[in-house]
Amino acid sequence: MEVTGAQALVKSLECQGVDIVFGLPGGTILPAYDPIRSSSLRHILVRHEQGAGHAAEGYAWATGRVGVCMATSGPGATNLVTALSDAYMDSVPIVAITGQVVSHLIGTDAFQEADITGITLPITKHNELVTEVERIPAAIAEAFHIASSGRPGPVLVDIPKDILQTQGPWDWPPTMYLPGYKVPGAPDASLITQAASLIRQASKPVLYVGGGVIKSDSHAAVRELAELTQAPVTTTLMARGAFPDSHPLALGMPGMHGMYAAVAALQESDLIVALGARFDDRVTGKLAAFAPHAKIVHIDIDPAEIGKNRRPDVAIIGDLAQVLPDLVTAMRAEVDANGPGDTEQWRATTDGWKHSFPLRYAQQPDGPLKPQYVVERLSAMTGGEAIVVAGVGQHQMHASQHYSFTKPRSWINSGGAGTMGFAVPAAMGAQVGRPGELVVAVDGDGCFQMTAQELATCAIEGLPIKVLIFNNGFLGMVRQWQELFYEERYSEVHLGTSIPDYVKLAEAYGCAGLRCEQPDDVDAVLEKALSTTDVPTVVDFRTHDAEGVFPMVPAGHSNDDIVLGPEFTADEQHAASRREVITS
Ligand SMILES: Cc1ncc(C[n+]2csc(CCOP(=O)(O)OP(=O)(O)O)c2C)c(N)n1
Repeated sequence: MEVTGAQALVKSLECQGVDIVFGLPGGTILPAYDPIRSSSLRHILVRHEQGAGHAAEGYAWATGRVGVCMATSGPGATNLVTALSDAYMDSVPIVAITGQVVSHLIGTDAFQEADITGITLPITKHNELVTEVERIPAAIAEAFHIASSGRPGPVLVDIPKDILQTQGPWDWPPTMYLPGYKVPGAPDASLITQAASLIRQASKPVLYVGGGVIKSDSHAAVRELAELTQAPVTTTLMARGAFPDSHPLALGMPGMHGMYAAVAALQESDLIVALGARFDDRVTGKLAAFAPHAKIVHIDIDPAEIGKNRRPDVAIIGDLAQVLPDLVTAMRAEVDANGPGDTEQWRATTDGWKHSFPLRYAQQPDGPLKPQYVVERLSAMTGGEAIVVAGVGQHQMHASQHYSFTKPRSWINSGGAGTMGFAVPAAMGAQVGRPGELVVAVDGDGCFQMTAQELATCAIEGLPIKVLIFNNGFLGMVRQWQELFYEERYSEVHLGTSIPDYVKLAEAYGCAGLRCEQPDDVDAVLEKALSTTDVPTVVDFRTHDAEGVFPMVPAGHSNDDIVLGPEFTADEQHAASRREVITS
C-alpha cells in the first residue's frame, strides 16, 4: 500500500500506541496536520511550542509512557529546544517531531530553516533528519524505542516538507536498524552477591535513591531492600515519592536544600547504595568532601554514570527493575547465612538527627503568609495523594521539602536543568495523562509568567489543573543568593506583586482566579481551588517576600558546611555542625 509521508507519520504514531500529541502547526509540518484530522490521535494545540515540549514531559513523568510533541521548522523547532534539554537532563522519554524545509532548500537559509538536528545534537539521546519517505515508519519506531529503553531520554525526528508529501510504501512493523545502540542485559550475578555482602557488613548504610527508581518502577523493591537491611533511605529531588516520607526509614531529600538528617547521614555513612542516582553536584556539594568514609555500591542502567563523579567499590550496570529483585534475593540469602546486619545504633543516630534538626519555619497567625505553611496545608488536605508539579526556585524547594509524598509519579519537576516555566505546561501534560486526578502546580510568580499562556490551552481542552502561584514579588531564589552571598545588594530580582493581576489574568484565560493573603484563609482557599473541577484554577498566594529556603549548603561547599537557617539557635547550629543529637 502507498501512502504519503505525512500519512505514514500519523499511522506510525497510531501503531506506536500514541494517543496524545502536543503541538502547534506551521508551513513545513502542515502536510502532517491534514491526516491528523482523520486519525485517532488527540492533538492538543498549545500556545507556545515550549509548552508542547514540557507538556510531553509532564505526560511522560505522570504516566511512564513516551510523550509526543510536534512543531514546525525554524522558530517552531527552536522553541522546543529548552524542553528537549530539560528532558535530556532528567532522562524523560519524549519524541519531538519537527517539519523541515523542503529537501533541496536545506542549507540555503530558506525561510524558517534551522539546523535543528545540529542544534539538538548535544541535548537529545538521538535525532535524525529523515531524507527518504521509506524511512518514516522505521524512524518513528526507532525514536520510540530509543526514547523509552535503557536510560530514557528525548529523541527528535526532523522531516522535510517534501518527504511528508511524497508517496511511499506503508508497512508496519518496520525493521529497526540500530547497530550502535545497546541496552544493558542481565546484571552480573557475582556483583550482586558482592553488593549484598557489603550491605550486610555495613554499620552505617544509606540507600541513595535517585530518579531511576521512579523510571524503572522499582519503588516496591527499594522498600523491600530498605526494610530487609534496615538502612535509612534518602530520595533525591528526582525521586521524591519513590519511598514514602512517612516511613520510619525515610530521611527525605539530600543535597543543597536537603533535610539535615539526609545530608548528615550521607556524610557519615560507611556504605552508600546509589540506585539510579548520579552523584549530582546539588547532592554531593564539594565532591572531594562528599561522604568521605563511604564505600559505594552504584547501580545504574547507564554505564556512563559509573565513576563519572564518584568511583564505586561495586558497580552494577543494569535495569533496576531487573537488578533490585535479584539484590533483594541475594540479601535474603546473605541474612539467612550470616544473620542480619547491625544498624540499630545507626538508626538511633539518624532518628536523633531527624528529631533534633527538622525543617523549621515560623508562621505567625497574622502573617506574613509563609510558603512552607501553604505546602504543609496542601499536603495535609490532599493526604499526599495529589500529583504535584513544581516550577524552579524557592517554591520548588519548599514543595519538595514540605509535601509528604506517599507514592511514585506524584512529583514532577525540572531537576537537572532547572527550567523556569516548566510547571504550567508540565501540569497540563500530567492532567492529560491522568485525567480525573488532582494535578497541582506549585509555581513562582517569575516562573509562571514564562509559560502562563498554556492556561488558555488548559481551559479550552477541559484540563482543570490547579496552579498555586507563590507570589513573593521576587525572583526569590536569586534574591536569596544575593542576600546571602552579595551582602543584600539586590540586583534585578524585584518583580512586584501586583502586575499582572493574577486573578484577572486567570479569568481572562477562562480559569477561576483566587487570592489568598492571610494564613487563616489558606484552608478555605485551597478547599475551593481543589474542589473546582470544571475549569483550571489559579491562586495568587501572596507569600512572604523575604523567606529563605533552608537548610542550605552553599554552592561549592562541603556538605559539612550545612546551614540550618535563621530559625535555629547558634547552639543548635553548633551541635548540627558536630553531628550531635539534641536529647532534651
Ligand atoms: C529559564 C530560567 N531562567 C533563569 C533561571 C535562574 N533562576 C533560578 S530560580 C529563579 C527565580 C525564580 O523566581 P520565581 O519563579 O518567582 O520563584 P521563587 O524562587 O521566588 O519561588 C531564577 C531566575 C532559571 N532557572 N531558568
